[in-house]
Amino acid sequence: MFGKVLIANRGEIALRVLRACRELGVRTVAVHSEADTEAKYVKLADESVCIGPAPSAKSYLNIPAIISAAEVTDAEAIHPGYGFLSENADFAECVEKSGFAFIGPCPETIRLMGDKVSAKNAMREAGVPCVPGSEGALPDDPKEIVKIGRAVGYPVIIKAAGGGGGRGMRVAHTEAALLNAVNMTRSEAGAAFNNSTVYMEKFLENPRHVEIQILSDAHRNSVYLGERDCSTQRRHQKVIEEAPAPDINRRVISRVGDRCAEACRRINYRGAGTFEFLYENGEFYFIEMNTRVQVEHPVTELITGIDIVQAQIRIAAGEKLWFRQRDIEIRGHAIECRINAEDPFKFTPSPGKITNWHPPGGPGIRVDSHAYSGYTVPPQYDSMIGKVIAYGDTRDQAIRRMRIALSEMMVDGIKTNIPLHQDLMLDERFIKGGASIHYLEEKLAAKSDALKGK
Ligand code: MV4
Repeated sequence: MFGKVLIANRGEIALRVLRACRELGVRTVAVHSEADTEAKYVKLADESVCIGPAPSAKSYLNIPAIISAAEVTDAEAIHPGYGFLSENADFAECVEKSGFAFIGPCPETIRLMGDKVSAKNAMREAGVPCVPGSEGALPDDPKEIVKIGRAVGYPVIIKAAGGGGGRGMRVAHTEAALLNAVNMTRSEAGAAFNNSTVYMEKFLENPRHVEIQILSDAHRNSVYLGERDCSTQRRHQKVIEEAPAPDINRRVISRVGDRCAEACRRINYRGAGTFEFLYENGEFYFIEMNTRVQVEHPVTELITGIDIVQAQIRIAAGEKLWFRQRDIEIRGHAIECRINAEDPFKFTPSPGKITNWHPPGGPGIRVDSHAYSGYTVPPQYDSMIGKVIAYGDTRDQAIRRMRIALSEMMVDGIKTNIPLHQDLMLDERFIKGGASIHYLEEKLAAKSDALKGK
């Protein structure tokens, strides 16, 4: 095991990684910006290094500063958390070339998955079911593009190879709209990702977002840890996640999960990863793979009993997976509410000082947060200040526990989206389970129309 790990992130995930290191007996280095000097987890770490001013570009994205911090503190490995540099292949490469272990897959794998065309090709070849569409990148010839559009069938969606997570995509409902959609997506992608490669998929009108968590070691052992339903989202920001996904046949899950694990063995995947699928009419369609730990990993931890962050660190240290697929049992149900410093219905950020912080507790409640009374939420970063996760024997019990937790929770001084979560925990459609990726936005639109007297 490593003697010392540097945590190249901030906020709740920095604290989460710190806790995993503590339990493994690994010393920690926190790196932080000038805006995060007072963060409690920075003081909890064995050592800390200020890597630059508040803007992320000058601190949490500053590769030379992070590598220097690892050098001066004699760290052996770097955990990138999520966001920031976590899926930056150049960073992973730089970390390894500088003699440190990167806690994540090798740079080539990150690069492969960062290009959505090569990711999809690799997964199709490995037997993972994909959304029907173009065979790889679209050609330049408009006639060829039109031909592909007819073969795929309308509506279609044009996506940028360098995009992902909802960036760089456009729907074409008819052939008349196709070439313009391709050209617009191409030029936007060229500007945003410096890569104008685009591809085409059949557009699924009303899917759910269901993802499969995998762990894979450097010795070709791979397992899947069940699925998560992340359909409750707004503008590609997840709001609530849960595991297992309501109302999906377990045999279908195990078939897809086995394919994911097999794909990991084939591409020599190392670490934790997530296969993102759209789920519609009983079928799974792969769209993207994430090569990092995800915000919503706790719901999987609660239903499997496996510590995903510790697993990442142990795998990076060369350990073999210490369990097999048949040892993994899914038990109970977990729901996560992301707590954001924002207006609960207008969604405008609400940074500032938290004058009173009372997290909930009791049976089946987990709170992952770096916040505390007196903590100031800086305006420069993501508005998520923590996560409340409720576990129960059944989905119904998890929901009831979440309602109680949200009612106990007190955050004064800033606005939070707790009222939105309270609303959703009483929402008939949410309670029924299995709503699509459009449900929350439709609900919010209906509410705003009602307020405007439409
Ligand atoms: C799609 C789709 C429908 N059909 N692909 C958006 C984020 C990116 N990861 C992929 N996305 C989508 N791809 C096909 N072929 C609909 C979406 C989509 C979406 C997906 C997951 C979660 C929320 C979403 C919200 C809008 C659109």
